[in-house]
Amino acid sequence: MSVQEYNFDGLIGPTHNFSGLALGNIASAKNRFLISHPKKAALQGLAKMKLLMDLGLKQGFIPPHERPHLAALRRDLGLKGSDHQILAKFRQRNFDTLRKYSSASAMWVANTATVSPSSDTADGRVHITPANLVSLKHRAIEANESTAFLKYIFRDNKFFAHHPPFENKYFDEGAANHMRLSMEHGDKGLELFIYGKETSKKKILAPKKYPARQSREASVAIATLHQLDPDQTAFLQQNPLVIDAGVFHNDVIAVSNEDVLFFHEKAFVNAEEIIKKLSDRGIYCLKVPNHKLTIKEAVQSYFFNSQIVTLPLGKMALILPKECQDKGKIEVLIREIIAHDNPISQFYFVDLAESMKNGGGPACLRLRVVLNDEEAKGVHPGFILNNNFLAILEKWIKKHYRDTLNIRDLADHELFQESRTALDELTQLLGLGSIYSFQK
Ligand code: SUG
Repeated sequence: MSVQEYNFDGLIGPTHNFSGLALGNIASAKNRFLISHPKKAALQGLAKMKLLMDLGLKQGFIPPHERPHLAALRRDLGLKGSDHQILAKFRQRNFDTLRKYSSASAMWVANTATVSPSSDTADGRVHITPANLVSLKHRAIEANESTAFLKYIFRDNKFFAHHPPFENKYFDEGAANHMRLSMEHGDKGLELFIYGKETSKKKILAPKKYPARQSREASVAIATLHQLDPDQTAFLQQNPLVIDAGVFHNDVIAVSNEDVLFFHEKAFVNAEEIIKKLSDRGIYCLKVPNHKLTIKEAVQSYFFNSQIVTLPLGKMALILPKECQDKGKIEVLIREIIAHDNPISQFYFVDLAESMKNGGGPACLRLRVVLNDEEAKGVHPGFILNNNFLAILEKWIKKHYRDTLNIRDLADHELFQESRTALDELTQLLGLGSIYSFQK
C-alpha cells in the first residue's frame, strides 16, 4: 500500500491583521498595527499550496476560523446583545479586548495539532491531539473549532483516533514542536518532541526575556496518548537562549523530513546523544553552525521554517520563504546543502510576506499528515485540493476579501458580515457542509 505525506495548509482568513499579540514573536511585535492585506495574504498562501501540488504532492487545507470570535467573547465576558451591538461597544471602548478575539492566527496550522501516523502507534491508527495553545489568549480560542474541524476532516474513526486538547495545566503548541524521523514516510518513525519548559521542575534552564510555550508534560502526555513506542520517542529541551532570541516554536530553528534533520547548532539543550543516535541510524543530521548563520539571522530569515518535502521520485525539495533569497550567507548554505551528500536536491522560494509579518513562514502554515491509501479515503474529500478547487478558492478570495484592512476595521459590522458571507459561501462552493457554528 502506498503511503504519502499530505500537507494541510491553513487557508488565510478574510480578517487577517497585524495586532502584535504574540509575546516573544519578534515579527508580530515589529509589525503591530500595520495595514494588512487579507486578499494578498490568502493568495500568497494559495500560491504555496499550488506550488506543492505542481511538484506532485498531496495538498489539503483547513478552513479559516470566524473572526472576530464573538461567541468566545460572549462566553468569556458574559456579554448579551446582537453582533452589531457587541462590536459597537468595543469600537468605542476596550478595543484591545476585541483584538484578542480577532486574530487570524488559526492560519498557522502547524500549531493546530500533533499528528502521529499509523506506522508509529500501537493500535495502528493515526492519532491526533489538537493543541490547547493556552500560552496566548488569542490562540487559545482556536482549540474548540480546531478540534471540531479535525474530527470533521479526518472523519473515519476506524483510521483516526481523536484526543481532546489538554486542560490548562499542560501547555501544548502542536506539531510546531514535534519532528519525525524515518527512512521513508511509511516506515515506523522516531518522534522527537521539543519543549521549552517543565512546569513541575523549578530548576530547569529557562528563558529570561520571553516565555517558553511548550511544556514537557504536554509532550510526554501526547506520546503516551498516541501509543508511541518509548524506544522510538525522544524529548529534547529547546535552548532558552534561542527562545529569548525570538524562537517561540521549534520550527523556527529546526525541521525534519524522513531521513533528514536540519537544525541550528544552538537549537537544543544537550542534544549530542540523540543526534549521534540518529546519525548512527543513517539519518542525515544537517547542523548549521552559529558562525555560518547566527540565531538572529535565522530568526530574521526564517531559514529553518522552510518545508522539506519528498518529491515523487524520492529526492527532496526545500520550500523557503523569499526572505532567504539573495541573502549571501543563506545562499551559500543552500548551495552547500544541495551539493553535499543528502537527499535535498532542489529549492524554491515562496512569497508569504503577509504571514511572515506575523511570524508565520512556510512550515507554520502547514500540518503534515502521513496517510496510506486506505486512511486517505477516510478523509473528507472536500478538504483535499485539486486544480478545480484551487481555481474556485482563488475566485472566492478575489470576490470576498478586502485589499486592505486597518486594525480598527475589526469592530466594523460590515467587515464581520462580509467575512461571514465569505465563509458561508466557501462551504457551499466546496460542498463542505455546515462547519461553522453560525450555520447551525
Ligand atoms: O503564535 N503569530 C503566531 C505565529 C505562529 C507561527 N507558527 C509556527 N511557528 N508554527 C504565534 O506567535 C501573531 C498574531 C497577531 O499578533 O495578530 C501570532 O499569533
